[in-house]
Amino acid sequence: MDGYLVISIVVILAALLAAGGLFFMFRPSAKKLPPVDTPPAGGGGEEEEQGGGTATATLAPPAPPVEELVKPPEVEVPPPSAGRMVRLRARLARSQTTLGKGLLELLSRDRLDDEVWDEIEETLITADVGVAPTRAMVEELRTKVKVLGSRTPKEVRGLLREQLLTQINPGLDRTLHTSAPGERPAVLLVVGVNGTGKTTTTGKLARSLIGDGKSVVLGAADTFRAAAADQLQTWGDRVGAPVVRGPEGGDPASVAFDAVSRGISDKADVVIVDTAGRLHTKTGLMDELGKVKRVIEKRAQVDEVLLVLDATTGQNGMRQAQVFAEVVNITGIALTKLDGTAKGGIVISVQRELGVPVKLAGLGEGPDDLAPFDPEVFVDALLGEA
Ligand SMILES: Nc1nc2c(ncn2[C@@H]2O[C@H](COP(=O)(O)OP(=O)(O)O)[C@@H](O)[C@H]2O)c(=O)[nH]1
Ligand SMILES: [Mg+2]
Repeated sequence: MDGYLVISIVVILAALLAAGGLFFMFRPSAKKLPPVDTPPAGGGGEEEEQGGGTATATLAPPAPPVEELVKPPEVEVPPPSAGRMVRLRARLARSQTTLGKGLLELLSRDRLDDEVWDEIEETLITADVGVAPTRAMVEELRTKVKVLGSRTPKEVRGLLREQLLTQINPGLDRTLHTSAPGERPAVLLVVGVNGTGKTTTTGKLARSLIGDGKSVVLGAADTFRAAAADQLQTWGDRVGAPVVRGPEGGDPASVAFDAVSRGISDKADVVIVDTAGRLHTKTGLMDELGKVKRVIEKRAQVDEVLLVLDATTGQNGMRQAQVFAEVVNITGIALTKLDGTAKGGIVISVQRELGVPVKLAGLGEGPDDLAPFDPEVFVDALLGEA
């Protein structure tokens, strides 16, 4: 009986002790463990609460350091223009496949009968080489092939290379007139149909000139849409080139005049004036562009009138280009979007029809996708590796 009593008392005491221990462990005020339903505070939520922040402050992401907020827009240092065409030659892949490879394959056939020559002619015409240059090339190739008799692939490539180069004419002076005699800046006027890539080319050219160590002032003489001036402003801001602009719908000639004046007072090396390409009526265009040029010439000579031509527009683009050539004295062609076309032969036809050399090649939408046109690199890119 006694034994049972002692055991009972011991059990009761043990139970009380255990209950008490449990109570101390799990009492509501215990702070040993964080509340289960509170998500981990991302980076010092406790501190924010203690700092007495407002509700928005606790919800907002951590504020960036102060220097980041006041940092001025970064001015990029663009790469120089040398070697650009080599770097970008792979962009000519579409022309290489249809024009270059197509011709190499046809000319390598064992038997070159009239049908094959027709195909060669067709390939050239389809690539926008133009009728007269195509005839001339086919005639030359026929004669040379006859002389050769059997042909190795290397000989075929050599023949074609020679003919394409003859048509493109490596002897033409393709230097962009970016150095003016005396103190004044060189003045470049950029003209062409809407959407051909005038503003983009102006921006890319400014970058590449700055990359070559020159100082540039840009003139946003496309006053037709405010967005056009904003677009140019973005290009200028990236490389630290001042952009002279006027009110939307204002007089393009006065913007061009102001840009050249700014270039003179800043002692800049080059002023590039971007224009609108509206082609409503030929007389309207003639009046506007003619006036822009005349007004600029009150301050400085225009050293280069660059016609921007979209390589993908073919014969249609060429006709429009003719209109510009009638209005202003074009001194160079910037052929854009060569990366997006199989019709690289347009280099040949446009030079022939306008009597002006291709000086620049647009090979992509990237800021440095503009190259001084190099006939040899161009032809080698079309024909692929030797
Ligand atoms: N793929 C490619 N696109 C280009 C090239 N040059 C310009 N573009 C694009 O053509 C469009 C029209 O260009 P923009 O400069 O505004 O033409 P603008 O109306 O003559 O001033 C833009 O989307 C450019 O990115 C080029 O060389 N290659
Ligand atoms: Mg534009």
